[in-house]
Order: sequence, then C-alpha cells, then structure tokens
Amino acid sequence: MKDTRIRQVLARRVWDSRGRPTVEAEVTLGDGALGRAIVPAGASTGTREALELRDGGSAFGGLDVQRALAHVQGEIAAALAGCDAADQAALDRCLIALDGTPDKTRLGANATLAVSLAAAHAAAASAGLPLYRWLGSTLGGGPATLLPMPQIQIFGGGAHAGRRVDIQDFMVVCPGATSFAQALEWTAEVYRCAGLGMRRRGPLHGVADEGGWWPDFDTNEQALQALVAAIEEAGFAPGAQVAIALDVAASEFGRDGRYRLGLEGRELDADGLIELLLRWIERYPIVSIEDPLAEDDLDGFARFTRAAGRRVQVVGDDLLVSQAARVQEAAAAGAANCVLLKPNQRGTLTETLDAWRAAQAAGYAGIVSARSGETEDTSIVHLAIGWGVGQLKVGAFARGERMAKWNEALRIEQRLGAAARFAGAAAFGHSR
Ligand code: 2PG
Ligand code: MG
Repeated sequence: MKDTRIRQVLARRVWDSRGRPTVEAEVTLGDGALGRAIVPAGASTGTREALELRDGGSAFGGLDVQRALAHVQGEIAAALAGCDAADQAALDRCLIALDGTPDKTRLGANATLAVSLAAAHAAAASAGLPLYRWLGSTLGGGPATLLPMPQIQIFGGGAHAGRRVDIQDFMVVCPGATSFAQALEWTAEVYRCAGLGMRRRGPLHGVADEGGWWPDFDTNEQALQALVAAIEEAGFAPGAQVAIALDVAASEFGRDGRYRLGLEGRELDADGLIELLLRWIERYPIVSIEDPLAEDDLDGFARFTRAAGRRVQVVGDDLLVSQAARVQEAAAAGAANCVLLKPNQRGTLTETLDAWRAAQAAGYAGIVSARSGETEDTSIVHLAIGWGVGQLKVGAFARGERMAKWNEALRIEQRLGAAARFAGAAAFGHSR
C-alpha cells in the first residue's frame, strides 16, 4: 500500500507571464511522491470570483503574495498534515472549512487552489499515473480519452490590450478538424496569416497579454473582417472548417444596463448590444460568444440566449464564475448554454468540478480556461481531458505559457493513440 498521506506542504513565490508574483505550492506524500502547481491570475475578473489574496503596499504594485504563501506554509500545512491526498473531496472540504468564508476571503483562493492542485498532482504521481488519468479514474469517473476542441485567440483586446478595442478575445475554433493535432495545425496557419495581414495594414505592434496580435483596428467589426480574411488566406472555409469564437467580456465596459464601446465612441443599452451581436452572427461565421452581457445582467443573458442560443454557444464566464450555484441559477433563468471553468475563480479542484457537474446536469457544455496571467503550469489541460469537458481555452498560438499547454495536449493525444477521441463541434453548447 502506498502512503498517500501528506507529509509536507511548501510554498514559494514564482512569477507569471505578466511578470507579477504568484503562488506555487509543493505537496510531498508519505511515500515520497511530489506534486507541484502554480496559480494563474486574471485581469478581466468577475466580481463574484473567490478572493485572490494580494499584499497591497508598494512592492510590485501591491501584488505580492507573501500573505498567501504564509497561509500555505502555516495554517494550511498544519491542517493538512496526515490528510490523504488520494481523497481530493475530503482534502478540499478541509481547505474550505479551514478558510471558513464563502469566497476564500480569509486564506485566499490563490493559497487554497495551489495546495488543492498540488495535492492532486502528488496523488497522481503516487499512483504512477499522469494527472488526466488520475482525475479520470477518481474525481471525474470518465474514460479520460476526450481531446478538447481548442479555442485559440488570434487578436487580443479589451483589458488584455490596453482597451485598444472593446471586444476582448477574437478566437478561432476548428469544427472541420478531425483531431486535436489537426485543429492546432489549422490554427497555426490562421494565426500566421492574421499576422501577415496585420503587417500589410501597417506596422505590426506585437502581441497582447495572451499572445494574440495587437488589435490595431478602427472598429471592433474590422477585427472580425480581418479574422475572416486570415481564415480564407490560410485556405480554409470560414464556418465549415474554421469558425469564430468571441469573448466580449462585456462586464469590462458595461454596467447598470449601459455598454460603452470606447473604440467607436458610442453607448448601447443591453438590447442594443444584443442587436449588434445578432448582426455579427448573421454576417460572420461566429459559433461561440462568451460574456455577451455584463455579469449583473442575468436577464439580458437570458434574452440573448433565447435569441441566439440555438445558433451559437453562449458562454458564461464572469456571469458564472465556475460556481455550481450560479450555474443552477443561470440554467433556471435560461441564460447561457456553456460554462467557462477556471479553477482559481473558486479556489479548489472539487468546487470547480462541482460547477462542471451542475453544468452537465443542466445540459450545458463546458470550456476549461486559462487566465490572462499564466505560467508554465499545464494542469488545466489535464482537467479538460480528465473530466471530459470537451473544450479548452488557453489564449493565442504564441508565448511559452500558452504553447506549454497546447503542446501538453499533443503529448496526451499521442500517448492515447487509437483510444483518443476528438470532441469536435459536438462539444459546443448549442449542439446539445
Ligand atoms: C477571460 C480570461 C481569459 P482573464 O476573460 O476569459 O481570456 O481573461 O483571465 O483576464 O479573466
Ligand atoms: Mg472571459
């Protein structure tokens, strides 16, 4: 019998892709197995996300994480000593109880998630399994053979590009691809052609936070036109082979029912924004729209879902914040048909899985998602495959912290061999 009881919990400050401090935890078990995880950080965060504990003060713009690190090495390490890392649900219950608040406001979700995830890695290592298989055989209970449809950013925007354009993510998906590897090949060509197109338009200004080309456009719609042109230049049929996915991230420019499109110097109400998005759906091969309305507009979300939810996937990110109760509330209101799953929005693995289970019960699709501030940590790839979620959003097809994840999925696809199944277009929320 392997000894999967926790022997040691360590924390250290490491740095994310924006050069900001973040939390890494390392969990060692009685049998010597070791697991390690790093927590990412958002920029366009939902107000209902669990708390990311930062120190404040002057160092690193107030973003240091010494208090979170101290919680990991102090209270959390003491409480988890001797706990069985192979029982993730019990371990996460212990973290939740120790924190004692609804949104991890005492210990910090960055402290709790780092340990929750590192413990899963340690348990997997002890079992001699890659994390996705460990998750499949324990938490998720699935076969862990489903490769996700990648959602890959081509142009960045919103909070990730100095609000140069209002829409945050202009992404592609590949409904015509027959494997994960092929979807990456197709996206690589589209990303390359989009870069060439930007160079032809004028000076190329590099990339935004998640690696998408810097959005040097006069209107939001110009980005959509440039995206279709890139898909065509790469030799693919827009819509059938390569289609468009957007993250509007509307909470960033809308509140109290008013939406200000800064780039275009105009303000819309919720119905005006819905109309605009419906027009885009008519004109462009869009199959997925995330956060079309602000997080406080459940009603608007429901109206948009009624109008468009049969034709496109309607994804709730800031609206649902990876929380099972929020998913249930939205489902009851008929808002959205897909949940975005970001473990650091809740602070433990088990609560993130609960959100996915609530989504499945409601007939929603799911997308496991990275944050705009990322690292080399590839855990989310394993979550997507281990839980059979079917879609994965990681940012662009550039920058090491993004490519580390796409490449990890390629390794898993190869290792699975004939057992690998590609989720394809059936994974979309409106296909269900
Ligand atoms: C989002 C994410 C990733 P952030 O809104 O979906 O694109 O951004 O991590 O800044 O919240
Ligand atoms: Mg989002």
